[in-house]
Order: sequence, then structure tokens, then C-alpha cells
Amino acid sequence: MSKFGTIVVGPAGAGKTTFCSALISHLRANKRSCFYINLDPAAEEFAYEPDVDIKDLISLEDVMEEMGLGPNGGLIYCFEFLLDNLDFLTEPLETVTEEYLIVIDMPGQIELYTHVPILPALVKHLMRGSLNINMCAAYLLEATFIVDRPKFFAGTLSAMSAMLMLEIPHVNILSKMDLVKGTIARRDLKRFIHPDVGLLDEEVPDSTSHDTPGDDDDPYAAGNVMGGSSFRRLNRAVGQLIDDFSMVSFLQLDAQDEDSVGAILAYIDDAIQYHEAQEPKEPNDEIDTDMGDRD
Ligand SMILES: Nc1nc2c(ncn2[C@@H]2O[C@H](COP(=O)(O)OP(=O)(O)OP(=O)(O)O)[C@@H](O)[C@H]2O)c(=O)[nH]1
Ligand SMILES: [Mg+2]
Repeated sequence: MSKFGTIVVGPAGAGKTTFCSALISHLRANKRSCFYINLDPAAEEFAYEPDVDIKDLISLEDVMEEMGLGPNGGLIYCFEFLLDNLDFLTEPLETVTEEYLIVIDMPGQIELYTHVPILPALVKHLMRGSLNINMCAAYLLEATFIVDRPKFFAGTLSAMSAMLMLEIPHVNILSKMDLVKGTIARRDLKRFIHPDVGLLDEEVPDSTSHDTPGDDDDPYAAGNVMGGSSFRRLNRAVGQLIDDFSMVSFLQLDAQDEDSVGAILAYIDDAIQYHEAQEPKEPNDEIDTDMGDRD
């Protein structure tokens, strides 16, 4: 028996928890079962009570206090502790059946998705161990990043980094689309949905970003830290890297819009081959065929 799930990842505040809630509402409305896991030890409020909550295993607050760690070091400690106590996840998941979608909400510390090898180990345990969960990652990036093109490409690079590190099916999502709709032409939006490096060349240099005219090449000039020719060359190199790999394109999400959530769920279902594993239902399954009272 297979199990199916999605792990919702992305930078802080990208809308991961909101997306998990919207997804659960949508699944419920469509009479689908869901198993919700919260792995953010700092998360306080949920629209739906998690079936498993990492806070029942370890508290970030306690870790910070007792180990003298900051929030990021504390979070890494919590995940290392989880990896040492995987039964906490394995036991409740053993009974989850194939009609469920397991939804895992993650914290927003970007280092978890870029260079710390904790998440690949966790995902490997869930997918390749006895649990055998077909999983895909849903990587959220805020659509508002598109107003700052270098920032958008940096965010796209982090999505690609997560794809390469996790090595599992991946759905990239531009969240909070409601905040940019109407501010950008459809034709221009397409160039962010399928990131086009040309966007960086077209960016008009900000005339206020240079200390004095002619110092554009000096990477140490304060005004060139986020501008100037060396900054543009760096962004061009990042953009070229993304273009060379040609791996990232985005789906669009407005968490308030049921159709948008449904469309993303369809991609997730496809990526994990959810429907292929479901028992075919007979057309009469739902109809009460009990004739006993008539005898
Ligand atoms: N306008 C708009 N706001 C959204 C949307 N999704 C999330 N938000 C808001 O963005 C903020 C952050 O949302 P969360 O769901 O907490 O983001 P998160 O990625 O879980 O954040 P962390 O767990 O702290 O990393 C909240 O104020 C949400 O209300 C959306 O689709 N549209
Ligand atoms: Mg969250």
C-alpha cells in the first residue's frame, strides 16, 4: 500500500501555513481525507488542528532557553532532535491509508532548503523507508518579489537549490497572486512564470543608487551594494545559472480562491500519481442498496 503526501516549503512568510489550510479546506469540501503534520516548532495558530505537531516532541522556546541558542540554531537543533526520534512521525503515519493526502507544513528558515542536509534525510526516511510515501515538494515564493527583479531571481535560485537538494518531484508556486494581479500585464507576468533572464537586462538602473556619477564599477561604494555594474553582473550570472538548468517555472496561487487551490492540488496529485493508486469506485457505491426492509 502506498501513501501520498506533500511537503510545503519556502521562505519565511511566503504563505505556507495559509496554503496548507486552504488545501485542507479544499480536500474536505471534495470529500478527501487529509493528514496534517506541523513541523514548525515556532508555529502557534492553525486554522485546522494538526494530527501531528512537532511541538508535542520538542519546543523551540525550551531549546533556546536551555541550550542558549538563537531562533535559527534552535530550529536546527529541533530538526536534529526529530531525526533522532523519527518514531514520533513514523508511528502515527503507519496507519494512514492511500486515500489520504499527508500535508506537511514546514518552517520558513531558508537554510533548511539550501545547504543544511536535514531535510533530505527526513524526506528520504518518509519516502524510502517502511512508510513508502509518494511525496512532492510544494515550494512557495511570494509573488510580490516580482517588483524587484534581482530579488525575484534570488528567490527563484533558492527554489532551484531546494529542487536539487531534495531530489523529489517539485511544484513551484508564486503565492499571494491577488497582491500583484492588476499591477502587471499578463504578457509580462508570463516572463516571471517561466523566468526569463532578459528581465534583468531590461531593468532600468536606478539613478539614485550611485554615490557619484562614474563610480558604477566600484563594488565597495555604498550605493553599489544593491546596484552598480558589479551587482548587475552578479544578477546576470544568477539568472544565467537558472536559465542553464531550465528547471523552474511557477504555478499561481491565491489562497482565497478555491479554483486556484484546486488547480495546484491537481498538479500535486499528478506529481505523486495519487489518482492512479485509488480503488476504482463503482457508480452505485454511494447508493443505498439495502432492500432488507421490503421483505
Ligand atoms: N493577500 C494574501 N495574503 C496571504 C496569502 N497567503 C498568505 N498570506 C498572508 O501572508 C502572511 C504569512 O502567511 P503564512 O501562511 O503565515 O506564511 P508562512 O509561510 O507559513 O510563514 P512562516 O511559517 O512564518 O514561514 C499572513 O499574514 C497571511 O495572511 C495570499 O494568498 N494572499
Ligand atoms: Mg507557517
